[in-house]
Amino acid sequence: MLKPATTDIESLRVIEERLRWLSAWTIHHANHIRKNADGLKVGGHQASCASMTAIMAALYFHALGENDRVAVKPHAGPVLHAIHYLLGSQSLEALQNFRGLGGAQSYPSRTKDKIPVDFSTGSVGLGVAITLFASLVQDYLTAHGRMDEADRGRFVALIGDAELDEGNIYEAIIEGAKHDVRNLWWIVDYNRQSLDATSADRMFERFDEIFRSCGWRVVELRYGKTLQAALDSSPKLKAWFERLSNAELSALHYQGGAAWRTRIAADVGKPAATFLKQHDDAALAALFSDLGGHCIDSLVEAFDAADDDVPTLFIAWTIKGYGLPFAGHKDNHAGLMNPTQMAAWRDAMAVAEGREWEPLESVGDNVRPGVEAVLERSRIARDKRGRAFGSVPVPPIPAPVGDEQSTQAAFGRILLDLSKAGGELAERIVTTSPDVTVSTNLGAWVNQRGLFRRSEIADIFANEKIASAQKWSATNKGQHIELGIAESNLFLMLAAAGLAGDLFGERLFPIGTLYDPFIARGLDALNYACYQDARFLLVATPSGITLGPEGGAHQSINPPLIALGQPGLRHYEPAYADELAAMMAEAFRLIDDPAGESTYLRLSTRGIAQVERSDDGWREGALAGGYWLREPGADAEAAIVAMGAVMPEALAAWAELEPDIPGLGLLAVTSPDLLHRGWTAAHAGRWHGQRQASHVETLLSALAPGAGLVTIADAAPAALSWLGGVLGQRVAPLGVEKFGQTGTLADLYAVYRLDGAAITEAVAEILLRNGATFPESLTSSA
Ligand SMILES: Cc1ncc(C[n+]2csc(CCOP(=O)(O)OP(=O)(O)O)c2C)c(N)n1
Ligand SMILES: [Mg+2]
Repeated sequence: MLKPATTDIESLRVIEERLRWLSAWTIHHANHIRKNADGLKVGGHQASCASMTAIMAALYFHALGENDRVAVKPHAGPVLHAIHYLLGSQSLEALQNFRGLGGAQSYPSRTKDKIPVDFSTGSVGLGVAITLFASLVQDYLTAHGRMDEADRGRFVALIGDAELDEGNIYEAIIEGAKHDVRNLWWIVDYNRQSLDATSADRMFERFDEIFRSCGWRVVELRYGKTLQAALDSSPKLKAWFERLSNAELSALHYQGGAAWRTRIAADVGKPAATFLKQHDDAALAALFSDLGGHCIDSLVEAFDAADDDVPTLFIAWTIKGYGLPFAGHKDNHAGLMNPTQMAAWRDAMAVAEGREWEPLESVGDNVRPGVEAVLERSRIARDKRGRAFGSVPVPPIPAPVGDEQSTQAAFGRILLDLSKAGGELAERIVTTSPDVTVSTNLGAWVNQRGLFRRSEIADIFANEKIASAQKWSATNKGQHIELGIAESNLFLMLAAAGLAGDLFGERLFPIGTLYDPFIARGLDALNYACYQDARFLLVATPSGITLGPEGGAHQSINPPLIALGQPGLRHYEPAYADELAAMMAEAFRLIDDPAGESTYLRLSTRGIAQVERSDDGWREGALAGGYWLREPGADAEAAIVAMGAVMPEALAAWAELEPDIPGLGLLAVTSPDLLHRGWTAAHAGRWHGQRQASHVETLLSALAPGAGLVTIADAAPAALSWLGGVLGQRVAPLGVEKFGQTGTLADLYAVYRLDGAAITEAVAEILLRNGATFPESLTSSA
C-alpha cells in the first residue's frame, strides 16, 4: 500500500475533529436542545466516542476496503452516524432524532438504523466475536466456490477495553484458532476505563499473551509520534510514565498540564528539569495526550503495516473523553458536557452558533479540498448492500416412514434424505454443533457431507480400518462446522452464517443443534442473532424430562417460555415425524423469505407411535401452531391440550375418557409461540378495524363457552396455561416445574404428573368446577 500523502494525514486530523464534534453534538442536541416530552434521561456517551474518533477516522477514511465489515463498539454508535453524515449517507433528521423513534439508534443496529451497519452491537463482547465467525463463513463460501477470493474482505471489531472481560471473546478466539481464522482486525480502544471506574492495571499484558497463544499478532500502539520522541529522549521520564497506574494516568489526564508538572517535578526531579522548562502547562497536557490511539500518523502506519491476513489485535492507548473537559475522569462514562462547555468548544472551532450541524463548517479553504477528496474516496466503500433472498426453492420434504419414531431420529433421517436427494437447498445447508453432532442425530448428514476445514484432516480411525459408524474427515468442501462445547459460539456461528445473504450476497441455510437445556448458556448470543435478523434453524434435542434415565441436569423446562418471549425466533414442537417434516420445510422457507424469521425446533428422543392421517388437513394448523387431533363435539365441555412428546399420554387419556365425556376434544399444540403471537396480533388488529379471529381463537371456539382445558406439556406449564385467557376458559395446567430427577419415563411421568392418571384427575377437576355431572369413574380416581 502506498504511504498516504501528508495532506491526507492532515485531512484525517480534520475529519477526526469533526467526528468528535458531531458525535458530541448529536448527543448534546438530544439531551439539551431537543424537547424532552417525558422527562426521561436520553443519554449517550460523549467520552466513549471521543476515545475512538481518531481510530475510526483512520479506519473508515483510510484503511477500510469495500469488502471490509466492521462491528463498532456500542457506545461509539454516534461516531458511526457522524461518519455516514460526512459521507452523505446519514440524514440530519436521523441525527437530530438520535435515540428517538425512527432516529439514529443508541447502539449501531443492522435492522433499525438506516445507515449500513455491518453488525449490530449493544451487548458487549458479542459484536467482537461475531466478526470471527463471519470471517469463518467467508472462508467457507470461498472454499465452496460461492465467492471469489478477490472479493474477500477483512472483519474489524472496534472494542472497548473493559469489553475484553467478556468471556465469550475467549471462547471465540479458541474456536478461531482451531479453524485457523484470518482476515480479522480487532482494535482495542485501550482507555483504561470501564463504566464504573478505571480498569485493572496491566491487563493488556495478559490480553496480549492470550491472543498470541491463539495465533494472533498483537500490535501495541502506546505512543503517538510526538510523545514517543519526547519519552525516547528522556529514559527516566519514560520509566516514570510507564510506572503510572491506570488510575494515576487517568487522573493526570483529567487534571491537566499543571498536575503533570507537579508530579513530574516530584517524582522524576532533576533529570526532567529541562524538559519541564521547554513545555508550558498546555504543551505538557497536549504532549501526554498524544497516545497511539489518538495519533493519526501512528494509526495509519500500523494499519498499513498489517496488510496480510494474519488475525491482528491492535491495542491502541487512548484517553476516555479525549479533548473534552472530563477527559480521563473515572466517572465520565455517561458524562455529558453542559451547554457552556459545548459553546466554548464550538467557539474554539470557530463554528458559528446555529451552524453546528454543518458537516465541514469552519474548515479552511487550504485543507477543505483535501478533506473533500478523502470523503469522496471513502464513500463507495461504505455503501449499503442489498440482501440476497428468495432464490432457493424448497423441495417437498417427505416424512420419514416408520410406525414408531422419535422427532430427533426423524430429524436426522430427513437431513440424510435431503442430502441423498441433493439439489440447491442441500448444497446450501451448513450444519454446526458444539460437540453434540452425534448425540443430536446429525451424524448421518455428516457422514454424507463431511466436516468443513480449510485444510484437510484425515479420518485416522477410518484409515486404520477401525470400525466406526461415524466418518470424521474434513475438507474445504465439507458442510458441517464442528465447534467446541461453547454454546455462545454456536449462536454466533448461526448468526454469522444466518447473515451470509446480507454480508456476502450468498444465502446459506444454517442448522445448529444442541441439547435443549443449554440454550440458556448461549441465550444472549441467541437473542443477538435474532436481533440482527440472522436466519437459521435451531434444533434442540433432547428436551424436557422425557429423556428419562439420561435426565437429571440435562432436563429442560423453560425453553418454550424463552421462545415465547423471543422475537425473530419461531418455536415449533412436533409430536410426529410428519409434523416435523412440514416444519422443516417451513423453516427453510422462512430463512429465505424477506419477511421470515429463524425457527427453533424442540425435539425428543422418545419413540412414539405415529398417528394415522386420513388427509392433509392437519398440516396447515400444525404450521400455524395447533390443530385438533381429535375434533371436539359440538358444545364440548372439555378438551385436552397437549404438546410434543407427551402426546401418547394425551391420546390414551382421551381414548379412555371420551366414551364418558362425549365430545371431548384433543388439541395438538405445535407452537404456543405462534398461537400467542396470533392472539395478540388479532387483539391489536381489532383496534385498527380488522375483524379476523386468530388461529387460537378459532380453535378454542369449537368448544362450548366456559369449557375447561387440561393443558399438558413436557415443559413449564405456563407454556400452555395462558390458553385459558383467550376465551376465558378454565384451565387445569399440567407440566414440569422442577427438574433434576432421573428415572424411567413411567416413573418420571408419574412423579411429575404427566401421565394418564394426572390428565384424568385434571379433567375431573375441570368438570367439577364447571358444575357438570360426570361419571363415577372420574370422581373415584380424582
Ligand atoms: C453484556 C453487557 N453488560 C453490560 C453492559 C453495560 N455497559 C455498557 S458499556 C460498559 C463498559 C464499557 O467499557 P469499555 O468497554 O472499556 O468501553 P469505553 O466506553 O470505555 O470505551 C458496560 C459495563 C453492556 N452494554 N453489555
Ligand atoms: Mg474503556
